[in-house]
Amino acid sequence: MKKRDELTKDAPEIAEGGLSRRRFMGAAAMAGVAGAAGLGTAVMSREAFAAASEEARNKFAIHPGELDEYYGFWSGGQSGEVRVLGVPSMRELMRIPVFNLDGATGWGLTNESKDVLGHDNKVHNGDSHHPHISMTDGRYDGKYLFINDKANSRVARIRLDIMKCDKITTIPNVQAIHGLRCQKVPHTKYVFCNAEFTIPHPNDGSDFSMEDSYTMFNAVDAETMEVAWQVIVDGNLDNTDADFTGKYFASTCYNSEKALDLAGTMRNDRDWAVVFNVPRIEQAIKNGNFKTLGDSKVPVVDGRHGSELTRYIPVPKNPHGLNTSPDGKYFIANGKLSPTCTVIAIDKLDDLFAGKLKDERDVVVAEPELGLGPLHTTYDGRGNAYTTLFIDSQVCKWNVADAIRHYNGEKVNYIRQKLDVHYQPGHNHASLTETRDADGKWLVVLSKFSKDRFLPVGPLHPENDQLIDISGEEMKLVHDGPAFAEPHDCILVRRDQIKTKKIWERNDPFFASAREQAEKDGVTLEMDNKIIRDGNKVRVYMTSVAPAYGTTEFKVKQGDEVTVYITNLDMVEDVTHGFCMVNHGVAMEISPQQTSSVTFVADQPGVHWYYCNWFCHALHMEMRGRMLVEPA
Ligand code: CUK
Ligand code: CUA
Ligand code: CA
Repeated sequence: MKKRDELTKDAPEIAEGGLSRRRFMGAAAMAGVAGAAGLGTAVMSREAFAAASEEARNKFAIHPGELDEYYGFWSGGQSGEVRVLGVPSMRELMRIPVFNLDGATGWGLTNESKDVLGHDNKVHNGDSHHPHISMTDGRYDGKYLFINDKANSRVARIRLDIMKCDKITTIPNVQAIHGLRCQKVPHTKYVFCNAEFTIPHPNDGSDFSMEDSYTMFNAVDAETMEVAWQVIVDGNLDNTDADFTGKYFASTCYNSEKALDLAGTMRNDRDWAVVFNVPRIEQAIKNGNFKTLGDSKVPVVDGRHGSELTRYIPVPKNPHGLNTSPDGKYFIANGKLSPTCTVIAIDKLDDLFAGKLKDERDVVVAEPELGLGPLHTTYDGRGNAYTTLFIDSQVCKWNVADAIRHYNGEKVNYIRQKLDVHYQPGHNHASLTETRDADGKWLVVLSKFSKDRFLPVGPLHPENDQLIDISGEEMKLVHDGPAFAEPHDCILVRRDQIKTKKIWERNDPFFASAREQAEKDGVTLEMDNKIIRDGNKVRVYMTSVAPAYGTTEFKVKQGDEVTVYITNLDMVEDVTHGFCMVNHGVAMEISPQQTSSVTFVADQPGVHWYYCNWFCHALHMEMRGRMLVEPA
């Protein structure tokens, strides 16, 4: 394995933009990357930090009682959740359970969460990568946040007014939903998501050859969360992003080879970015030029080579991230096994689709060499791009206009700075970068390895989410933030762009099914403490006001299916109650003015205490009651 110094000693050559021997990476170089950066860089950056002025070092400090300027939404990776951070303090504010089980809020246990997850849902894991917020005219509108689940091919929506997940959709006939983005303009009508792996169709065991396997690009209606249409593609699909006209989406493909083995996926020097023409796809569906697959009613169109719906732009090699510049001019594909990024001019795509260009590569206006392992690029709104270099453990700041001039033969240096990060960065994200409001203040770099940066916690390490000040000429590292498994991506939103409710509204649709059942039972949720028997189903309705439940004792028979509905009548911000039935695996949150419900079987005769498990009052410990279960 090469040492890091050797790998980067030709950096000046790269800075000049000349072709180098490092043109393409092979499997051997990729295999050794985890060990490539060591203590040396850590010490260096600590010295650099110490040398920074007091002012620079304290810029990110948010003192007690002060509020952050940005919300950060972090995906929770394999934890399947979404996390809310304050930026620049990097303080974790909240966790929003989505694909996972959560004992604090009862997500996955309560009926309200099962209305979202599915009452027959048996899947309790997720792999969430890409959180993105709905937009209107290219700006965050603060309404929804969408996130993918690669592990179970799902897309979830979070309502940002209450910061709860309210819809989850499984994408049919595909495997592994990965790249996900919102339509930016005119508004987020669709959420687009890539299915990464190819599968046979039908995938019923009748064909294991994979010869006719394919995968699809998927459009989900942002309001109904129904799948609107799917597009069959050649190769596979990795990451995706939208333009600022509403017309084009582009996705990277690293497996144009359609290989089943690792070496095979690296056979081609170029894979591609596939561009989708959204109006043409919608027209094709309107004209009835689609089919359906299996039991699914979703219209499926064919976007493989030769189709009028797509164009395939060759880019080197196993590209990964795809990021639209905030001026709306470029799609930038990140080379991963090539040290380059490929800059695609969006204003040339009309000509490409009209057949006016000789070659698909004619839309490429620059291909700067940046360093080893470019994965993702973000922007400061001042014409600069920031690309993570996974293998070099660096962020490379470069100027897009200069890279284009260089591509046109001018001798200019487009690289502005390379900053060591710790270590092996995946995504990076600058404040508001995916919107027209990109403000170039903060850059978050999600480093995949933390190694020596934190107190050791055993073989499993946290990640290291680093905060970098990009407001000046120079990038300055100001904060290391450990994060648990494994935020692939995050986004930063100005705090005024999110409007949350302080307490629930009583008519919130989140607990509409509880209200419906109560009405059928002649129960007023806001007043009544009543027990309804319906065969072996027992519905226990109770209110709560700190520090007491409206019902402190109820009797059922062994084997009864019990549903407890609690309406929290407290109006005071932050006075959340809980409900926990001891030894029954039952727990949930009931925030002010919320109704929550949970169903379980009373299978053990005897006395069973229930208690409030969210600290609400000086007499919180006394907030409790008993379920009496008569033996069958
Ligand atoms: S992916 Cu993980 S580092 Cu899922 Cu956006 Cu690139
Ligand atoms: Cu109610 Cu604690
Ligand atoms: Ca490839």
